[in-house]
Parts: sequence; C-alpha cells; structure tokens
Amino acid sequence: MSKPIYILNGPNLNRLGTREPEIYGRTTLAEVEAMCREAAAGLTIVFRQSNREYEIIDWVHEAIDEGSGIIINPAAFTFTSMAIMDALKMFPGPIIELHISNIHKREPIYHKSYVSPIATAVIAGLGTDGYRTAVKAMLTMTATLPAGT
Ligand code: CA2
Repeated sequence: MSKPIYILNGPNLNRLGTREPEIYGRTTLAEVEAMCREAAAGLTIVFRQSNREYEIIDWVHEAIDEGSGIIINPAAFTFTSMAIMDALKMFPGPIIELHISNIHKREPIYHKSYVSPIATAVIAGLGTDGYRTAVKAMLTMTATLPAGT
C-alpha cells in the first residue's frame, strides 16, 4: 500500500471562490479537493485546510511519518512562518510549494517566501489548476504512477 500525498492549505483558503475572483478565481476549496482526488488516479490524498499555524505544523509531522509527498499552499504563513519552514525541513520526500496567484507579480511583501528555499519545486500563477498540475508532478516525483502511464 503506497503512502498518501498530503495537500495542506493555509489560512483563509476555506473562503476560496467567495472573494477576489479576479486574483483567485471562483473555484471553491471543495472543488479543488475533488479535482486533486481525480488527478491522483486512485492514490490516496490527504487534503486539509487550517487557519491555525500549529495545526499545519502537526500535519507536516504526520506527513513525515505517513506521507510520500507534500503539496502546500501556506497562504499568508508563506511569508511569516519559520515554524512551518522548520517542520517542512524534516520531511524526507518531495515538497511542492503552491500558490494560486503569481506572488512575484504582486507587492514586495509577497516576494519573500520562507518555504521556497526548502521546497523541491514551486508552482505559482496557474490559478486553481495549479493543484492538478502539482498532483500530477507529485505522482511522477514519488514514482507512484501505474506502469504504462
Ligand atoms: O495565491 C495563493 O495561493 C496565495 O497563497 C493565497 C494567499 C496569499 O496570502 C498569498 O500571497 C498567495 C491568501 C489566501 C486568501 O484566501 C482567499 C480567500 C478567499 C478568496 C480568495 C483568497
């Protein structure tokens, strides 16, 4: 039995699809989760969101014990959380940092990510489709694709 991919989402993303559609689109987080499960082609996905930093840290610890890869949209914690960065540093597998918007196109406060220097890859600016791209990439990175695909 292969280990699941963890998809972790930070603060306010539970409100996705309800405001600033010009930046974040109209897709809800529940729809993003369904898209990820479909893209995972049967592989187990652990999909979570929290507005609490400690909870995200606890889930990274859980992924260290039980996960094959982490896709994380840390939202505002991207720019503030050394604690999430420290937890991610302990993860032995691939980490994809994901942002719906292109953070580098925005104001300078959105340019300095604590996660990017320790991430395996960074996806930003693809909208919510970026989650599907990240899952597909993670399947390759963790070599869990069924033979012939
Ligand atoms: O583009 C992303 O995915 C972000 O990580 C989203 C964060 C923002 O602080 C980052 O700079 C980029 C903010 C998420 C706010 O949550 C929303 C809630 C409702 C509607 C839209 C966004």
